Amino acid sequence: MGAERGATGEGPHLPARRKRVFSGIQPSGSFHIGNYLGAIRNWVDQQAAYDNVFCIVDLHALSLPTTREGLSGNILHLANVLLASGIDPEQSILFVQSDVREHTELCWLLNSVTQFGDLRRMTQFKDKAGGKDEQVSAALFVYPVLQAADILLYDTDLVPVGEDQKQHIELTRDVAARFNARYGETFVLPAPDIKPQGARIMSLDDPTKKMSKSDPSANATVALTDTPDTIRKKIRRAVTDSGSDVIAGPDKPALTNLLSIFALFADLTVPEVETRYAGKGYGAFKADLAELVVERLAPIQERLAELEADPAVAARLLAEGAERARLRAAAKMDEVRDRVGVGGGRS
Ligand code: ATP
Ligand code: LTN
Repeated sequence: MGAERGATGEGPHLPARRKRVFSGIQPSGSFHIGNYLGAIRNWVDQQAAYDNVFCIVDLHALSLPTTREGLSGNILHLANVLLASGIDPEQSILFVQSDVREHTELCWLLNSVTQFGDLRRMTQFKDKAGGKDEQVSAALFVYPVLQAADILLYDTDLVPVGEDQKQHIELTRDVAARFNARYGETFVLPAPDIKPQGARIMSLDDPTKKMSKSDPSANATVALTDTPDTIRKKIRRAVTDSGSDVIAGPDKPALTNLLSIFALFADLTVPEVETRYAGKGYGAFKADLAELVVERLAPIQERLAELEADPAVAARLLAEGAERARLRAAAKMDEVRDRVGVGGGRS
């Protein structure tokens, strides 16, 4: 039994408590329209309705090899990408994971209630280890436990993510339930918030694979920072299916992907886009899709350029965000240590 809470607050006469949202994103590689449509855009759209915490998970990025310079540059760049995309520090706490030490402390305590066999089943680990289990870092293996700590520290109700993270949120619930069963009701069991559209944008090169930052092929993704000409070129070259009709379907994975990107950026449904392109062929559809993506990314790119010109802005906002996150995390960890019987209080 988890300490799940309704949206309606604690009692009939109290104002409704806003649901708590937590999500994280790794400061690795360049952010693509899959990250945007599957995660970031939803965070921004729902921001006013929830009590939000968004975290740049730099410690998770250490699960694969990084360099000092690369990591710190990526952290600031990601903060600017999130701010440029519309994350508003007035409405959301935005901070860097390693600035709040409680994440790693809770991770260790949760390791003690996590089963090895459960971690071995995680598909993200299997994908990233690529069969080289003997050589990858132990951090890659316990990655989902740190993710559970991120989420559970903030009494999170909802975790807006792409489809690939569903298994990690389920593991988080299992870990929380096991902790609660052993030590008493401590953690809220979070629910994934995965949208029916956009949760799994596929590679432009190979529509059977998800669009991924770590894809070695530059043509697989459209980065949020790609120039208009690069975007046009990548979409022109995107693989299509046999035939010539612009329709989605199980036998048309490439068109299904391009249509869903179009629908999401145009705020239309896929059938509405299909109707618009009936009888028009792939060429016209792709040309319009490229212009649409260019147009939708332009305001983000403009704000990003302004923010990158003054790195002190993001640095200050992240410091403020860390302070706010630390207050919440410290209070939760006091409760957790007390439950477990570590960290003082031996009277
Ligand atoms: P990598 O593929 O190299 O692991 P990533 O592109 O998945 O990296 P993350 O930082 O792991 O990037 O993910 C950030 C958020 O973007 C997560 O919520 C994830 O679910 C979402 N996301 C990632 N790729 C996609 C995609 N192709 N479609 C929709 N959402 C995605
Ligand atoms: N594992 C996630 C990133 C992540 C996260 C989180 C997402 C780390 N901690 C907490 C949601 C909530 C990924 O690879 N996309």
